[in-house]
Formats: sequence, C-alpha cells, structure tokens
Amino acid sequence: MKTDNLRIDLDRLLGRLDDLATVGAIDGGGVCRLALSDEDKAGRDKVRGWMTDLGLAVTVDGIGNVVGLRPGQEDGPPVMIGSHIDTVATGGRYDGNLGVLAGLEVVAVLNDAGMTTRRPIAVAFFTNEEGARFHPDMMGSGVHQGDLSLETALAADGIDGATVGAELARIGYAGDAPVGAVTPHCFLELHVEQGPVLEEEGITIGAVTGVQGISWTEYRFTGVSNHAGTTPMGMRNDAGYVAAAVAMEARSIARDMGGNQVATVGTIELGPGLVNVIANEARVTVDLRNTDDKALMAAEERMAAFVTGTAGAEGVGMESRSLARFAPVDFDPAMIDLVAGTATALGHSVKRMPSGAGHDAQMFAPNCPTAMVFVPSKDGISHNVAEYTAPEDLRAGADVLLQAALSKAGEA
Ligand code: HGY
Ligand code: MN
Ligand code: MN
Repeated sequence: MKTDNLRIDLDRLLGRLDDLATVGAIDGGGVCRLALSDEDKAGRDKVRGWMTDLGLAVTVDGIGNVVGLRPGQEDGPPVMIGSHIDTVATGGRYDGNLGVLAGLEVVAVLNDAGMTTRRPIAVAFFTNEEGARFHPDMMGSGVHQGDLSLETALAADGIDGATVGAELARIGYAGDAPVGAVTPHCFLELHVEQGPVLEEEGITIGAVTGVQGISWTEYRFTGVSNHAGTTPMGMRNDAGYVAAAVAMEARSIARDMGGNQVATVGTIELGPGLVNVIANEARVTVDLRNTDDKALMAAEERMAAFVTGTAGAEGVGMESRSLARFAPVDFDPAMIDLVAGTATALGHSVKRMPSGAGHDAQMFAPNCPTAMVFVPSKDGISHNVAEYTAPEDLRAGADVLLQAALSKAGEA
C-alpha cells in the first residue's frame, strides 16, 4: 500500500490535546499532573481509554508504564512511539503529551487506512518522566530499559513524603506486566523543543542528535536558629545564608564555564522561615547540565567544594544526596538521518540539534536505534503554563513522526 501520502488529522490531534489538557487544568491554559497524583491517574485513564478505543492491546507494567500494542503482519520487536503524560506543577499541555497523543494519531491514521504494517507498532507513556515529585526523572523509562531497578524506583520517596510504590498501588497502576519485556525495533519520540532555537532560526523540525548530561543534587543545611537582631554576625550559623550562597555559586559556575553549561537552583526551603529568626534549616536543589560529561563533572566538583567550604566556614552542618545523574546520550546517526530526511521530503526545514531537556528517549538510546523529533516552542517557553506550539508545527512534527514510523515499521 502506498503510504508516503498518508498524513495526520490535525483536528483530531488538537482535540485530544485539548481534552487531555482539561485533566489537572490550571489557570493560564496549563496543566498540573504530578506523577502518580489523582490528576495523573485521571490522565492515565483517559489515554488508556483512547488506546483501547483504537484497538490497541494495552499492558501496564510494574512501574506503571502503559504500552498499547498494534499487531503487525509479523510478530517481533515493535516500532515504539513514546513519551510521558505526567507534568511539572506549572506544566504546559504539550510537554510529553504531544509525543503520546501523536503516537495515537499514527495508529488512528493506519486504522482509517485499513493498513497493517509489517512490524507491530507500540505507543507508550512512561511513569514519572518529569522527576518533579519523585526523583530521578525518566523513572519509568529508566526501569523499562534497565537503567534503574524496579525496587529502587518503587522505594523512591517524594517531596511530599509519599513513595512511588504506595502511590502506584493507590491509583491502581501497579501493573502485572513484567518491566522491560519489550525491546523495541526502534524508539521514536516527538517532543516540543522547550527552548528558543527553532523559533529563532525559523526552522520547523529539530532532528535531535542527543541529550545533554543531567546532574541533580539535594543539599540539607543545619544551622542554629537565633534572634535576627541580637545575634552578632560573627556568632551566626545561618543555614539561609549558605543556601543563598549556593544559588549565587550556581550562577557563577555557569558564567565562568560558558559553553553549554547551565545551572539552576529551583528549590530553596528555609526553616523556620520567619522574618526575625536566623534559619537553622535549609533544603536546596541544584540542577547542573552540560553536553560534555567532563565539563559537567568539573561543574559538580566545583559546586561540591564550594558547598563544603561555605557550610564549614559558617559552622553549618551539611548533607547531600544525588537525586539524578545521567551522562550525555547520542542518538543513532541513521535514525537522525531518517528524521532529517523525512522532514525534508515533507517540505519542512530541519536542524540537527542537541536536547537541553531530559527525555524518555535517552533511556532507549543505548539499547535500540532511537531518535527524537522536535517542533518549535513559542518564545522558547516550557515548564510554564504559557507553553505553546503553533498547530501547523504540531502537524509537521506529527507527520514526520508518522512517516518515520512507517518507514521503520516496513523494515525486515
Ligand atoms: O528535567 C528535565 O529535563 C525533564 O523535563 N524531566
Ligand atoms: Mn518532557
Ligand atoms: Mn518536562
């Protein structure tokens, strides 16, 4: 059957994106569906229902990954299309959701065409890609691909004191399918860029070359609460001061290192958190990323030395723990070429580029040919309710995903 003229139905895709965005909707058009929350459960139920409606055989594994399988003419490893539907607390409606719903759109197009591909096609969403409530991020895909043990993931405690295992059971997604049972023929993920590059350069499609390294560390500082007015500066053990110094040092590291180095202090919690009490407790998270692992290690070492020195000089106790650490990942050159060639064949401009954000695809890259398709983010905004991608760019990305998946699903 001639398939290179098949195209997605944009209204159907937009309809599902809008429908899913009603689950956990927050002011400004965004979404809050933290992993394994009630909102995440509701989103899971909705997408799983669409999978069933599309005739997919749906399985849920032990970490709650949900996979919908469409049989091919032959058995064997499927072409897997996947991403995530959990969001950060200030999420947009496209981050992760686009990749899963565009995968369902691929299935819908094939159903409409009455076509069976040579290879099976699987559409998946993975548990806790964001890592906002439970660490690390890419948790479900990491367990699926053997990067993280199921036991470790189930025991992970959240920022709210819950554990992954208890929350999975509570929402009814502690599945019985063995984790990682399916090694795909290849893995494809469509995702919004979440950065400014494609829009700035007026390019429609990103053929993603890889994902930069990610290092998340949590620091807990213990000082001495004391009176803000009567305590001489030389007698203070101020956990709040050390926390603030860490944030300043993060910015200095990024500035001094330049290149692709980025540094973010996204969490500073002080206790008791009162205007006239010197903080005796602080919790700080540091997110360091770089495309170059040696440079990332240098940034980690500099931050660790700074924290130890500053906390020591202030007489403040310090505990640290790694929340996530992923080395940079390169995608398969032939798959990158497939994305770039498909985009060009469809008449779209295309740029090869690294990803600044982590993605489920990076968990598959060591184990099967993997690539990602990016579409532009308006003003480069993401992890923000204002996240937006123009419908024609969504169409372009989903058509590239469709044609790339068809190409791989027709392979021997
Ligand atoms: O943090 C990340 O890069 C992803 O959104 N989990
Ligand atoms: Mn994402
Ligand atoms: Mn995200």
